[in-house]
Amino acid sequence: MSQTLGTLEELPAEYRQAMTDAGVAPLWPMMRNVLPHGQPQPVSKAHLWAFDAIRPLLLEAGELTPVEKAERRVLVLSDPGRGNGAMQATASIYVGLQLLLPGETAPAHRHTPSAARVIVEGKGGYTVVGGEKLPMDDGDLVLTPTGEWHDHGHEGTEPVIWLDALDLPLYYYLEGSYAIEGPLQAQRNRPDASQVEYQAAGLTPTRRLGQPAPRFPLLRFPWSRTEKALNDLAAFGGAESVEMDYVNPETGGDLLPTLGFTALMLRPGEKLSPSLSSASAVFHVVKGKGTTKVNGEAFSWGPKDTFSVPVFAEIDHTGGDEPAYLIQVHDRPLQKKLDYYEERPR
Ligand code: 1HN
Repeated sequence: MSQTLGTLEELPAEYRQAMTDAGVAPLWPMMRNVLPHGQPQPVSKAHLWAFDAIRPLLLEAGELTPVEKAERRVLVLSDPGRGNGAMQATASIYVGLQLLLPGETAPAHRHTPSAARVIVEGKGGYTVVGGEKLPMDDGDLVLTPTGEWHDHGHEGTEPVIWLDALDLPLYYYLEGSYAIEGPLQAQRNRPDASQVEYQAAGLTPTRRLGQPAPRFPLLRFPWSRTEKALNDLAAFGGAESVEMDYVNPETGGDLLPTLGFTALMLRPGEKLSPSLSSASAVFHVVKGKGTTKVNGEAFSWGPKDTFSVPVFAEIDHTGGDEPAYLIQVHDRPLQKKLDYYEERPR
């Protein structure tokens, strides 16, 4: 059973030096760090990033740094558990707020990590993914899956801001992160697939034998549909929590190889305490106000705020006076692929 393990300091100095010289290290002083008992001991710390505090900094970045000098003009939401400048919010999830000004374009590239965006502010922004032009309205979820060409543009008159979520930390850790640059894409002159092939739940284009569906068939999930789906589930779906997973309409599976997305509505005053989950998550508030306690620490949030939740955190949401709508980005798909995704009752 549980034993106190030997420390490095207990070992003779000459022996420690000899190990260093030989390029080896003893496991036992590190054993509990790399393999704690019972559950993981996350480095990540829950945190709330208030949009009102970041927005002026982002707009200032628009004055200080032209998009040509930034490639992507982003302020990264850094996990305080890893310290300032951390390129991640949790172990596997990167999030950042990106600004594009009217008339600007962000150049085309494709890369190994997958990305998704939730539109936070402004009209007229669009992203082009594999030649498909995806308009970006408030609350829309827009995907740029691994390996897909993407560039951004802005045809409106006010700044556009969106939240990027990527599985970048994982690719970086795997030494698998890189990008290829290219010219701005030619845009197919037709509406995106959310307005053509996948307008209605339960309907997909007929596929002939030997003509499989594209791997990432639907890249834009308009918020207006998500909000209506949540409202109708709240009204007619019973007393359960009002949550809907975004899925690939051809497979019913996760949207991206490592990242999943769930839309959550909190009814006024509703309290929700989900099971403990081995997944880490970032919540983005589309509309409404509320409070979420994470391991007992209270975060009061409002529209456009973003907060992170480490693995196995105790989460207690409380809705405010009006219905609140959040989009949760999580790494459950990754953990399921690795066969260790777990939930535990509270
Ligand atoms: C990226 O490609 C985008 O395409 C945004 O908008 C943020 C952060 C790290 C690496 C690549 C984008 C990114 C990124």
